[in-house]
Amino acid sequence: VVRRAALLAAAGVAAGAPATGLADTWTESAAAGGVTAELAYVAEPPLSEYVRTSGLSLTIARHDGTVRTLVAEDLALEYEDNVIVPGEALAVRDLDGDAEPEVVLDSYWGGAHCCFQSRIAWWSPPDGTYRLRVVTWGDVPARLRDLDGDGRPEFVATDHRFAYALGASAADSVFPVRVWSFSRGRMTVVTRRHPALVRRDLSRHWRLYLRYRREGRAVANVLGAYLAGAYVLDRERVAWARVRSAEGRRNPRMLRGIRSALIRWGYAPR
Ligand SMILES: [Ca+2]
Ligand SMILES: [Ca+2]
Repeated sequence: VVRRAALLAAAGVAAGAPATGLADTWTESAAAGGVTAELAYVAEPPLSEYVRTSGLSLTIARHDGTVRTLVAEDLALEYEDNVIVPGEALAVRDLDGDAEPEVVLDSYWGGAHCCFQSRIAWWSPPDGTYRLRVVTWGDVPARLRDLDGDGRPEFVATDHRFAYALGASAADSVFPVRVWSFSRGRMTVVTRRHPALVRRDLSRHWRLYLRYRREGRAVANVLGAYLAGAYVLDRERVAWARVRSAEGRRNPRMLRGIRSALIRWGYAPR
């Protein structure tokens, strides 16, 4: 708890008055472009890096004087969805460059591996109110980064469809990078526009494949991730040749399985 308190102080999170004898009400806020968002919640003990919250509410004050408070129900937050990292859960950023900041709330849906989620509250001019977009990232949280410096941050996430896919256990599952951009309520996959990240993935996944093979672990998942990246970079012919030469005649059925998964997921053409 002491460590938690120090961490919270470092993150600029303020503790409010205790709501009950057992739990405290915490608030944290973020602001940009005349929009201020404040998150308030009761942090349920035990306190750790991830905190289960109750009574969570998000208040957004817009530059035109509109104030809207979204409670758990408005945010489509079920009890299982309401785990957050205090001090890191909230961001106010203009995601699509229309000069209107969006509010992003990151949370975790309390399983052993899965799932990280983002809730994006965005101002809809025709509706005159904030609308909500819920995105589920899976086992790996998304990071907001402006990868190309155009002022609009991208969500750097991973392809969650690889979880447990192609015969992999949770520990052996490999997640290729997947980049998303937000615009007026819509999410679009823009991984192809960011080849540097995919190239990094590609060499990492190849090294991982060699290691898994050495260690006698299942390799279909990591090979699938490697080839997925190759398709994104339009280097699949070279990559397949490399895979075939490394695998030889050991397991043609596995290679066919990888190909059909990559077709199913839209990496490879039919
Ligand atoms: Ca915007
Ligand atoms: Ca950008």
